[in-house]
Amino acid sequence: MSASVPRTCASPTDPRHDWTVPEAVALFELPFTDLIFGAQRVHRAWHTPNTVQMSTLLSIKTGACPEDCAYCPQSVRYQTGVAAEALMGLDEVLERARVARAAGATRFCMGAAYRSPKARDLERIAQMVRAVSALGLQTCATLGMLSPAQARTLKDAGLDYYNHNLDSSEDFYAEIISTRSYRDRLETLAAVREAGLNVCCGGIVGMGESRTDRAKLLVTLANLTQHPESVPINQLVRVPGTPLEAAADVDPFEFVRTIAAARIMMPRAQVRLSAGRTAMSDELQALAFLAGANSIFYGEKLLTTGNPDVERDRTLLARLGLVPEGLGHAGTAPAGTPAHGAA
Ligand code: SAM
Ligand code: DTB
Ligand code: SF4
Repeated sequence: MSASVPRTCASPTDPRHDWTVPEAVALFELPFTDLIFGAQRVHRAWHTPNTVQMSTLLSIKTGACPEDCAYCPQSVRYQTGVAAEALMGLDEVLERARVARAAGATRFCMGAAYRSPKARDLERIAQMVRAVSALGLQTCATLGMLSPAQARTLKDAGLDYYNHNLDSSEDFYAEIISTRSYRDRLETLAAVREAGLNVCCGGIVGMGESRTDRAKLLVTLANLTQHPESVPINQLVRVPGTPLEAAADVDPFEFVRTIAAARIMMPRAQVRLSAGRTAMSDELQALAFLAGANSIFYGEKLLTTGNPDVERDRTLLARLGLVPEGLGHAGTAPAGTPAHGAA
C-alpha cells in the first residue's frame, strides 16, 4: 500500500476504531490516485471484488413530516409538491417487494417520513417486515428515531437492517436540522445496535459542508464501538422548495474521495453509492466503484425522487463487469473478512 495511507486495522480481523480527524482529513488530501489505490487495496482485502449489493427503496409513508431537515422534500415546512400519503397497505408493499426481488434486488428498504413511529404504525410495519422477509429478501427500515423497545419490536419481526443517518458532522448538523439533535441520532443508533439489528448509517455530500465536516462524519462512524454494516454516501438531491435547492455543486472527485475514505476507515462495511446517481455520469459512478463502493439503490425511485432505471443500471454494471450480489461472481474473498492480511 502507498506509504501515505494509514493502517486500517487494529489487528488482521478487527478494523480500527481510533481514527482522528487529522488522519481522516489527511486521507482526503492524498493525491487522488494514492487514495483510490489505498481504497482498492482495502476493498480487495475485505470483500469479493466486482460484486455489488442492490437495495430497493419504497416510501411506505410519504410527506407531511414535522421535522425540518433542510435537504428533505418530505418536510411539511417546505413547498416541494410532494403529496402526503398515509401508511401504505400490506398488499401494496408486498407487491412492490416482489417486483424488486424479480428485478434482482436482495434488500428491500421501507422508508417512512416520521420523526418517530407511533405504536399502532409500528405494529403494521412489523407485519410488513415479517411478510417481506418471508419473500426471502433482506429487510431494512428507516422510520426516524426509535426507542430501545421499538428497535426490539422490529428485530423480533425479523428486520435485518435499520437505516438512520448522521448526515454530517456534529458541527454542521445544527445548520441543517433544528428539530432533533445529533445526540438523538446517536441514541437511536445505540438502540438499534443494542437490539441486535444491523446498522445502516451514512450521510450526505453537497449540503455546503466543508471537507473537515465530511472527515468528521466518517470519524464519528468509524469510531462507533462497532462499525455500521452499511454506509450510504448520498449526494444531495437538490429539490426545489427545500432550503438547499440552490446548494453549490461539489467537485465530483470530492464525492469519490468521500467514498474512498469511508472504504478505508470502515473496511468491512458495505459502502453504498446512494442518492444522486441520476445526476452522475457513468464514468463518475465507475470511479465510485473503484473507490470501494459496493452497494447501490436499485429501482426507478429513491423515496420521492428519481433514480436510474433498472435497465440503465444493468447495462452499467455489465459494462463494468460488476455482478449483483447473489448472482455468483468471479472473486474469492468472503465479505467482511480480510483475505490477505489487510494492514
Ligand atoms: N424520516 C426518517 C429519518 O429522517 O430518519 C427516514 C427517512 S429520511 C428521508 C432518510 C435519509 O434520506 C435522510 O437521513 C437523508 O440522509 C436522506 N435524504 C433525504 N433527502 C435527501 C436528499 N434530498 N438528497 C440526499 N439524501 C437525502
Ligand atoms: C439513504 O441514505 N438514502 C436513502 C435511504 N437512506 C432512505 C434516501 C434518499 C432520499 C432521497 C430523496 C428522496 O427521494 O426523497
Ligand atoms: Fe422527515 Fe426524515 Fe425528511 Fe427529516 S429526512 S424531514 S425526518 S422524512
